[in-house]
Amino acid sequence: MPLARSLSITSLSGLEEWDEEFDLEDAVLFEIAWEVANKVGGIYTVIQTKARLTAEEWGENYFLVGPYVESNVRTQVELIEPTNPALKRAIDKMNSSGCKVYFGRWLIEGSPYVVLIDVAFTAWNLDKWKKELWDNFSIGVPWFDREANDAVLFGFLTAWLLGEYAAQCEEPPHILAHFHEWLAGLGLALCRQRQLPVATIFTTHATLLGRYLCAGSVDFYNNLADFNVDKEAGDRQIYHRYCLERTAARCAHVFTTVSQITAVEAEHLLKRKPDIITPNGLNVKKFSAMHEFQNLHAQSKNRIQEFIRGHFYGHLDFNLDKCLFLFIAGRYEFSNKGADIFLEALARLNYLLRVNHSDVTVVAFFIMPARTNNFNVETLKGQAVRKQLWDTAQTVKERFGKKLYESLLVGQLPDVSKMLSKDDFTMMKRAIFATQRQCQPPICTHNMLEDSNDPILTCIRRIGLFNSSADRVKVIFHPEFLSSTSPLLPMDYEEFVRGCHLGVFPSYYEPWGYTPAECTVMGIPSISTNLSGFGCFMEEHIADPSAYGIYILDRRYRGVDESCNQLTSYLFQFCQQSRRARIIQRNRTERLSDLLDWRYLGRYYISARHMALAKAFPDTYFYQPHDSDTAQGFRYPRPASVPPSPSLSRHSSPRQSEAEEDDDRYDEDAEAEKDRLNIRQPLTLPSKKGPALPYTLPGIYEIL
Ligand code: G6P
Ligand code: 1S3
Repeated sequence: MPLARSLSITSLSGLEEWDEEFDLEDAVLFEIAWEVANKVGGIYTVIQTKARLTAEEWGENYFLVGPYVESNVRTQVELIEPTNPALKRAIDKMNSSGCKVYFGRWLIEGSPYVVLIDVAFTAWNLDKWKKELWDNFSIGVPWFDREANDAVLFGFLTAWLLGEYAAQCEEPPHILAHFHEWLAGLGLALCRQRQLPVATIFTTHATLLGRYLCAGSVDFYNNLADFNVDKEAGDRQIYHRYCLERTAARCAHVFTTVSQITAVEAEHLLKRKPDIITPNGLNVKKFSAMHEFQNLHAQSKNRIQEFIRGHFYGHLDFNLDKCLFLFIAGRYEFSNKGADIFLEALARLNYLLRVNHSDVTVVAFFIMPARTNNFNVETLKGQAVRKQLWDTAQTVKERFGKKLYESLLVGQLPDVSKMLSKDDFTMMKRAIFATQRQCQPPICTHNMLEDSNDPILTCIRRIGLFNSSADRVKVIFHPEFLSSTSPLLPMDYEEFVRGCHLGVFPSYYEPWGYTPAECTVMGIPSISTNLSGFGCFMEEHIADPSAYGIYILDRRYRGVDESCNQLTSYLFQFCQQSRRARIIQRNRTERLSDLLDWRYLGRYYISARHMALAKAFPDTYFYQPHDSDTAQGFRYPRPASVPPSPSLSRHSSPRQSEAEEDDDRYDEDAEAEKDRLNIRQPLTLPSKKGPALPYTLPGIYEIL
């Protein structure tokens, strides 16, 4: 029986309401990605955080399709019998034909159904399918590219699943299949080639060629229109992958990407303009009171401070209360993610803090996974020494407390000079002796497999940030994702972010950029760039982003050295803020989280789905563009306590005097926030990438 489903996305703190009247009839949605229940990168976050909203809309007719990875299934998926009879028959049929297809519930918010396909089990088909790929699409996949081989297997298996499902339906079905990224793209092309009754969407989260070109020394954004794409892909030995990606983009009923900047990139590199932009959201959990997330910051910061006490044992000559924690995190792409300019800016910041005799110390964490041989001894020793000092202090405290108690019991004030015994002093001296250290506190927490070639370590050697006492900027490189079970820094990523003061993501290539978005919803200020999807989105929707703790670095119109100076200037000004100003700024940052909530951003996915259904099944569905798909936009106004133009162009994070006003104006701000202005900026192409970093300090006096 046809189900009539529609969705109402309601108002979020003044963001516009959106009631969707589209009747989905009996449509069934399959969302297909290599990262379903399989964390590799950002696409996992997209799918996992969006699942609840999509499941609310599609109910029993929503199925995620991904690869079967046993270790993931054991921890994340409850295997069950397929709930949909046609899908059950399709899965049974595939399993009786030599496949291994599983059905279950993914144990995340929304508990969506998942169909997981064991691609390795069907590897015996690889040569046959590669031949078919060549015969029908003229795409040849070399034997040595394991990822591309997986893409072929996954593509043929998903197309098989969708075709089999269509064949098992009693009535002609309305299938909608949403494919993410090139690894899943072949399934889409096969659906079209086999003329299955499937409406298709392809979302690219980054183009293959864009990522490769940017990682080299190419002036990417100025030459977008001129690249000989086939040659560039061939030179980089990714021609077959590129063909898979381009075929999917070209074949889809609806093509989408995550940001305006990647839309321009896709238009030039994949030769198709996206039909709609589908920005990435998050599953935002709001606290009922502001102080709750501020308390979480304080708790997590204490835990980072504990780690710092151990890491810098013997060299703890700085005031932890005046220590700011900065971090960069993500896929280890040294220049694409901006680790290069972050390091250079840290060197410049170190200089500025020193010449200004600042009492602030900055600890910059680099959380980027690289190949390692586990933690290094010196780092583990640091935490052991800290623990020993703590235990010693506890033992002495207990003995002291006992003597004090006994003295008070007999009605006497204690003789303070006798409260500590000789043994106590010996124990304390030994503990202090253990903190002696011949070397500087380590930069890297792990033994790197490619220590001498590692880009971060090589750069640190060049700029000389070695965690010496004189340095006001210390660096810690943790080349592994964080985990609450780590013996070193037992915190998960979310806890760690909450405890930091500023996330720094000066990316050159970043289609969206979840890291600054995650900071925002946790109320932690961040630096992103006008070459990242997130940065452009925030610039478009907030009148004065830096007043909200969203610093957007100009990497589009400035050369590298200039951008680096701007970054240094942001960092230096951040270091000059008072604690009170930081607290107020965090409150403001957190207020932006509605903007990044799937409850608001999910509408673009909904539009894409409706568009695809209407294109594939014009007799059943009709798509009318919604206002929010077109030129209408909104803008968060500048917070009331920040002076209006002409100071718009200056750095406008709250200073002490403003900060004091700010608390009183909180309600005023919240009201003003509700005024939405309909302004949308056209996308212009960025300027030259600029020359390589000189690693000197030109222009530093401009900042001073
Ligand atoms: C939160 C806590 C405060 C704490 C502050 C530290 O706001 O609620 O009690 O003083 O964090 O802020 P800071 O920016 O210095 O880490
Ligand atoms: C991509 O992952 P990445 O970090 O390799 O997809 C993410 C999700 O859409 C996106 O946020 C990111 O910018 C892309 O680069």
